[in-house]
Amino acid sequence: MRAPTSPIALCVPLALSLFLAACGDPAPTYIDQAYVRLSPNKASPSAGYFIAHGGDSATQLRGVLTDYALKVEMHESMSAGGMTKMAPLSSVDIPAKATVAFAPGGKHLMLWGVNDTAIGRGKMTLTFLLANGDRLLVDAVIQKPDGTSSASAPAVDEHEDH
Ligand SMILES: [Cu+2]
Repeated sequence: MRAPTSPIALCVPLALSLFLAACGDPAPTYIDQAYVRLSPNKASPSAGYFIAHGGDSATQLRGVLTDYALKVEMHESMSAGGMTKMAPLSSVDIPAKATVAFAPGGKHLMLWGVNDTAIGRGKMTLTFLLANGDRLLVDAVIQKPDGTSSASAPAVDEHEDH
């Protein structure tokens, strides 16, 4: 009769090799907490927000693409003389190891013509183009104007078992 293989013995070499890989490679720039807040009016653009986390090297965000909207632009809101205006941004610096937030009242994405299928699914994939050549694919949650999920069917919780 064979002794059962210990799951711990199997895990340790894997954990070690992941650790070594993490130490050897420079930390990449990444994006998280992406969401799209739908406009209450279909004719006007929706807004997108996210957090960019700088890696070991500084880079720039050069643009955002998606198959699920007609057009995406990067904008910045600013107040001037009591009025809030917004201007398009052609690129945004992401300094090394710094956090750049696209958040309500500041930098944001404007998305025209968000796809109805994506709205029903409650999420859409955005592709972030970096000056270093990286293309980061990030799923953005789609919210209705009141901040609730736009998914038409009850969302399936992929982490139910945890
Ligand atoms: Cu805008």
